[in-house]
This record gives sequence, C-alpha cells and structure tokens, in this order.
Amino acid sequence: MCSQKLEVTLSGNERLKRDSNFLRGTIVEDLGNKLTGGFSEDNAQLIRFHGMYQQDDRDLRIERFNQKLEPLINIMLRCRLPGGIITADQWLNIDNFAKTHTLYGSIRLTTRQTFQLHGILKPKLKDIHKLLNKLGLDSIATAGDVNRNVLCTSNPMESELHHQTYVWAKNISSYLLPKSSAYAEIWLDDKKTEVIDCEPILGCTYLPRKFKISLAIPPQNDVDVHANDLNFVAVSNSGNLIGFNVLVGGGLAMTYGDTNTYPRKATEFGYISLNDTLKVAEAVVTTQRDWGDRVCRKYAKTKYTLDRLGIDKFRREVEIRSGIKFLPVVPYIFSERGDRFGWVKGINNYWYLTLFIENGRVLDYSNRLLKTGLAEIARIHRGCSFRLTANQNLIITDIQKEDKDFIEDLARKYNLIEDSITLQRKASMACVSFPTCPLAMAEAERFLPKFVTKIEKILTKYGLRDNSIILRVTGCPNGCARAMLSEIGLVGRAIGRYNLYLGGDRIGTRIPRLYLENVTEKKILDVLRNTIKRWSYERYVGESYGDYVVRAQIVKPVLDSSKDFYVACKASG
Ligand code: SRM
Ligand code: SF4
Repeated sequence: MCSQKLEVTLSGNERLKRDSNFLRGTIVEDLGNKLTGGFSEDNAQLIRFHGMYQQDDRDLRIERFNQKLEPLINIMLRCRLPGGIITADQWLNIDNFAKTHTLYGSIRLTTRQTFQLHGILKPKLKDIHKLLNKLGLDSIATAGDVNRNVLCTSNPMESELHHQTYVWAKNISSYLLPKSSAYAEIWLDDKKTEVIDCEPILGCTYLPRKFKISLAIPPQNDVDVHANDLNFVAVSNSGNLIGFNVLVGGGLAMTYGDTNTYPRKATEFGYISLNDTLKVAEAVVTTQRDWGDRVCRKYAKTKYTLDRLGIDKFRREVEIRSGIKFLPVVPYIFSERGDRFGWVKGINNYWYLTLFIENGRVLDYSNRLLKTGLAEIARIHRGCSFRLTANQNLIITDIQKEDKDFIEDLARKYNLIEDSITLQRKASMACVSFPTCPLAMAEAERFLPKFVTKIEKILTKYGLRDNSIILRVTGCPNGCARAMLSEIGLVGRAIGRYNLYLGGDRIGTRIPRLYLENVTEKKILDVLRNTIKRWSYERYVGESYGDYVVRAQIVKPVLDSSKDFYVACKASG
C-alpha cells in the first residue's frame, strides 16, 4: 500500500486511488457478488482505470423503476488502440463478441481512434478481457486518471513520415501505461503474473485527472491537437521525422454556471528532437502529476494547472525534469482537418479506402447492414487492418490494386459507401449521449442525422450543396465530440434544448463563441438559415462559414478563452 500522505481536504477520488492498492480495490469481491449487476461506488470508479464504465440504459430507467427493478446495470468497455490500428482478425473476434454478448450488438468508434462495446453484463467481463488478451489487445488506461488512448494522424502508410510518427504514438502509449499488475490479476486470472506495486511515472495516486496525448502530421489536424493535454506535432526533413513541436494544455470541457472552467487551446512550448520525446512526455506528465489540483477535480486538468501557475513556470519545470531546453517552434501550418474519404494509394503501392461511419456507430440497421458489411470485408480481406480515425470513421488498409473493385463493390453492397452522402454529413459529428451516457442532458448521436438533413436543405437552397460546415453536437458541456473546436457547435442543456456556439475555424484552431443559450432546435435553425444565407451572398472566395461569421461581426472571436470566453459572450449577446 502506498505510504504517500494525503490531506483530508483532498477530493474523494484521491482517497480512493491511494487506498486502492494500485487499482485493485475490492473489484474481485464485487465480481463474485451475484446479487447485483454492478460494482460498489468505489469499485465503479476503479474499473475505469481498467477501461470500463458502469452504465444503465436511461431509456429504460422509468419503466424499470415502475416495475420495482434495479436499473439495467451494464458495462461499457473501451479498448486501447494507439493510433487506431486493429487487424481484420481482431475485428472479427470483437464483432462476434458484440453480436453474442452485448445488449446493443454494436461496435462504437470513438473520437479518440478506438472502439467501445456498450452493454456488457458483469458475468461476461472476464470473457471480453481474456478475448482481448488473446488477440493482443487490452483496455488498460482508456479511462481514469491516467494517460488515455494516444491519437495519431490516420493512415500510417501514406508516407514514411506517417509510419514513423505512428511508431512514436505506440511507444508513448506503452511508456506511460500504468505498471500495476492489477489488470492481469483481476481480469485474466493470470496466476503467473508477477505482482507489481509501483508506478514510477504516474505515482501511487495516479494523475489528478485524465490526460490526453496526440501526434499530428501537418498540414492535417485530424486529431484536433487543441483538445489534448500534450501534443507532438511532427517536424520532418526530406520526408523523415526529426523531431516534434510540443504543445501543452488543450482541453474542451466546461461546467455550466462555473466561469472558472472553460475550453482551452494548447500552448506552444517549443521544438524538441526525436531522442527527447519520451523524456519530455514523462516530464509533462509528472509536472501535471505533482502540480495539478487534487482538491477540486473540476480544476484538475493540465489546462488549469498551466493557467494557474503560468506558462513559463510550467515550461521551465518540464525543461528541468527532462534535462532539455525547448528550441523555438519550427513553423508549421494546419490547413486540413477531418478524414479524406475514398481511395488513397500508400507508399507501399497498396490502396487505402476511408469509409464514412455516421457517428461511429457500427450496427446492422434494417436497411443498412454496416456491421455485417465490415465483418464480410474483414473475412474476405484477411490480411488487412482497419484503421480507426479520430473522427469516428474507418479506413480499410493494404488493398492490392486488383482487389480494389471487389472491395468497393462489397462496401457499396452494404451501404458503407453511398454517393448520396453529402460533404456536410461527413463534416458532422456527435457524441454518444443517450441512452448510455449517464451525463447526457440532451440527445446528440440520435439527434444529429435528422438535424444534418435540415442543414443540407438550407445549404441546397442557397446554392451551397457542395460546401460544408464543421458541425458538432454534444449532449452536455463535457465536449466529447469536440464541439468547442467546430464552426457550429450545439451543446446540450436539457432534453430538446442546446447552447449554440458559432465561429470556430475549419482547421480547429479557434474556439467558438456562445451565440444563443438554452434554445430549441427551431431557434437554432432560424439563426443558421439566416447566417448561412448571408454567408452565401457575402463570403469571400473560399471563406469558410466560421471565418465569415467572425468577419461579419456576427460573433466576436475567442482570442484567449481563459480570459474572454465568458466576458465577450455577453457582449455578443
Ligand atoms: Fe468523453 C466522459 C464518451 C471523447 C471529455 N465521455 C465521458 C463518458 C465516459 C461519460 C462518463 O464519464 O460516464 C462518456 C461515455 C458515453 C458512452 O455511453 O459511451 C464519454 N468521450 C466519449 C466518446 C465515446 C465520445 C464519442 O462519441 O466518440 C469519446 C471516447 C474517447 C476515447 O475513445 O477515449 C470521448 N471526451 C472525449 C473528448 C474528445 C477528445 O478526447 O478528443 C473530450 C473533450 C476533450 C477533453 O478531454 O477536454 C471528452 N468525457 C469528457 C469529459 C470532460 C473532462 C473534463 O475535462 O472535465 C467527461 C466527464 C469527466 O471526465 O468527468 C467525459
Ligand atoms: Fe456524455 Fe456529455 Fe460526453 Fe456526450 S459530451 S458522451 S453527453 S459526457
């Protein structure tokens, strides 16, 4: 047991982590308790560190309550997949588990390049972990106060640089993993597991809050660097990776009614050479570990530590701990975001096909058998991998030229490619929200498809059908679909009501501004109809909607969200 002393004022989670015996708690006892489908409050927090969340179906809550039943408690599991790569064989096994052992039967691709299985009942939990283990996968540290799944610009074979950067994503992920053997002991029944009770990097009370890392390859900002605590932006010479620009302190969540919370872009710290990558990753993590707020979880993320202590002090500490000195940032430009749909040829002469998966939900619908289709492709194209993107989409990799037509025919047969899908739909994204997310205030995933149809009609009316606006909807202000880096962001307030944010930019480097608060879809559509109409007449050549609403002074741009996210919001009324 860790001997670190903690003050009584520390948050409950700190006590829990300290007393958990390196993430073991009494999870094993709860697993054996057949009287309930769930875990105790403390253990429900601890299983997060092993990649699981306790949930219940919110659609069924009232009905079950009326029947005097406990909520239908079940577990959502999130896999660890740095850079988003999963082989066809792994996919087929996961697909089968989802079909036979989950309440919803779906595989949900997430905004952090991995997948979630919703609706696993407690007796099946060890089975899924053992299956993952057999497949060379795990769900360690995909949730909890640790470093989460590491993002990396999609398609490693697009260039040598992509491949080299992906290797670093994997290295960083492994380097920062919890070392505790609790996962293997509890979930894999591995009697030979050597008991490990130390956490040299994360510390025995782990991090103050979740921590997120991305690796991006300019000009592509598909991973949304400004949503992450720590970012490595690739710098190359003659196509080879030589180092990274490091950005620290991004994060998108806020709490309604608390103006001390705000979405924040990451700050540039400087350039480092490749050899210093792990040292710097460790130094940023341990600085946040030691300096992050452990009293109030609301203010515990790196972005608040940075603003509380000052950027210079934090950066200096990272230099001291890593023994390096940041060099000036090497100039880079992000000019693209989102995924490039369709075919791309890789450096190895194989072909890559990016598919649009609406909201990342891989499921068989009555008229679109998406899940069957992907399984069919995985079965036939056995040697391939799927690459998940940070925008909830999927790339089929390593296809030989002569197989292209066949794979495309299959994808079309199962509606995985539909020519009628507009650019607007492809630029839209929603978080999971109802029915599984316990924090949801309004619909998101189930709301977005029909809402996009309405936006498509507006765009068509004003001759803009071939244009798109980055549109994102989240069911609450936690920001899981990154609405705080969109041109139009809807953030849930209550059932059927949202805050409307406008004026982020296309490439994800400007936070949007609150425009309307707590309004219905009708009000939102009125505003969008009016502003999109004006955009169609008044825009400069190539000017995006987000840039237009700022230039036309429909909203003031957010310049420094720690100071003006709320202040100017009132001014823009
Ligand atoms: Fe998230 C909590 C889903 C990406 C910020 N997020 C949750 C939970 C686990 C709800 C909960 O705590 O019980 C949601 C589960 C819903 C469900 O039923 O599946 C959930 N988050 C998701 C996913 C699945 C959204 C999606 O539609 O794809 C994404 C999974 C990512 C992954 O694979 O690891 C997801 N979450 C994000 C992102 C975007 C990103 O990381 O790029 C953010 C904003 C970036 C950031 O962290 O600032 C995000 N999620 C949050 C927060 C707010 C954290 C904070 O700073 O306060 C919470 C709530 C919390 O941690 O207390 C949260
Ligand atoms: Fe749930 Fe809120 Fe995240 Fe949506 S944004 S998945 S509602 S926590």
